[in-house]
Amino acid sequence: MIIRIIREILGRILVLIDFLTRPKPIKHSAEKQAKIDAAAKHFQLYQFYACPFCIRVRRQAHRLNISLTTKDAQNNPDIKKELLDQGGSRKVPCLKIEENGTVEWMYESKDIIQYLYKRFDVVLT
Ligand SMILES: N[C@@H](CCC(=O)N[C@@H](CS)C(=O)NCC(=O)O)C(=O)O
Repeated sequence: MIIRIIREILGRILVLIDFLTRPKPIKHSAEKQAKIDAAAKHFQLYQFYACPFCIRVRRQAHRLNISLTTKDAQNNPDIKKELLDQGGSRKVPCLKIEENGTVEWMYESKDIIQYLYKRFDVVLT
């Protein structure tokens, strides 16, 4: 219980640090941004608000100028169940990619970030 509270507090401090130090979003061409916006409609990020790995994904999405819909898998029991039943694990972050009649549940913050950079052809600097 105490450990959970400490983790939550530390997580919220990280949220604040992230907010204060966020890199500016990359300015894409209008055409590319339209492509990103269209693709982002097929993405849903299952997350906990103050989880460091989720913060990392949100930070990079912000940098890439991707507006990700988030799903609260910490406090919403229906979303929690959906993640476990359909994704296969209750771990977050998890990016649900629903496109062309297929659904992919991508776990691991590193893989999600790599996927987003690759998908939108942005080279990590
Ligand atoms: N290696 C994973 C770690 C993710 C992770 O540990 N997430 C924690 C929250 S910070 C979690 O989902 N805990 C719930 C659980 O394992 O059931 C990543 O980078 O995404």
